[in-house]
Amino acid sequence: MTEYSKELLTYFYRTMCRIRLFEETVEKHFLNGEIPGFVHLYIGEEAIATGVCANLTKSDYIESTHRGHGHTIAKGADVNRAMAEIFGRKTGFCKGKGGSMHIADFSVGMLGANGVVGGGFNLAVGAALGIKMQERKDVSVVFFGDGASNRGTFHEGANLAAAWNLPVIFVCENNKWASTTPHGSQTSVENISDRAVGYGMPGVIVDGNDVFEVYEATKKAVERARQGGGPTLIEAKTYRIKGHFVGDPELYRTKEEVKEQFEKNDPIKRFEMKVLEEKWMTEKELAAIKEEEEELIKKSVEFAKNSPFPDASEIYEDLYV
Ligand SMILES: Cc1ncc(C[n+]2csc(CCOP(=O)(O)OP(=O)(O)O)c2C)c(N)n1
Ligand SMILES: [Mg+2]
Repeated sequence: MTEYSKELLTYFYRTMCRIRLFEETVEKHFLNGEIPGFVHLYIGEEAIATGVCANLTKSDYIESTHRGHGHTIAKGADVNRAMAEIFGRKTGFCKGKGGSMHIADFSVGMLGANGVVGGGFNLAVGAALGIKMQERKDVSVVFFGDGASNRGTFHEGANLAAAWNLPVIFVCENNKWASTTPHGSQTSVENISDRAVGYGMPGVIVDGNDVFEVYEATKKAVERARQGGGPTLIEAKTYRIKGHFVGDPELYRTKEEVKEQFEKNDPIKRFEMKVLEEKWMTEKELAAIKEEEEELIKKSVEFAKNSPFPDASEIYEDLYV
């Protein structure tokens, strides 16, 4: 049995709770009409970003998706600025002009969420090429959905990363849905990890709702990439608990299916059960962490709401022309 340090266990629990509470809070304020645009929630998938990012340092890169709040938080981005960005406020990472789908924090190596499905692959591969040319030991991780794995950009990126032996970790979050479309009706293979063979890189499957499994698989892939071994494809099997976006009427699946998945597979509950059973942590320790995170998220909303909106005169600033 692998032993985990208290520090790592605390990071796992703290990060998963932080993401869950952040997302529940965003949902509430979005439904109140306080958040502009669109939001896609990461609830139920917290173990993936958490287990992956536990292996990364600030100078490693991540590329995210339209469902990017969890990745941003796990990479260590400031929660106040993340919340402010989603609320469209000037104190956000992109001065409130990017919002949920363009959240980014270069200071921690979070290169950006992306409204274009499959838009992250070649940015991550490019970042990895930069790492290699600069002879650094860092890695570049790209998170993407099962739906995105059907885009040409995935295949182009996977091929180039392998051909050039770049330090890229492809992390597929297979949550069984791409918007309203179930996995089987749009994807040619049951396991997306099988696609790795076609590009000459290892492909592994992990239980995406088990933070320990995600952590261990990523650890191997990251070590390999840092030592010049090239890319790996990790497929994390999970389930999208919330609608595709907040407000989705979800006419394409039953409430029972979702309930069953959440009851049996909530990554946070599974973590709690495991650490209590193994006597790695106590109920008291878990409760204290959760309380601290509740306070942090509450403060982030106050920070966001007390921040000004960007001025209309700034609309053409920060654009590439
Ligand atoms: C290029 C492109 N095509 C279509 C869309 C519309 N769209 C947004 S999210 C999504 C589904 C993505 O599914 P998946 O990659 O599995 O990610 P998930 O939402 O399940 O996390 C689609 C089709 C888009 N944003 N960009
Ligand atoms: Mg999906």
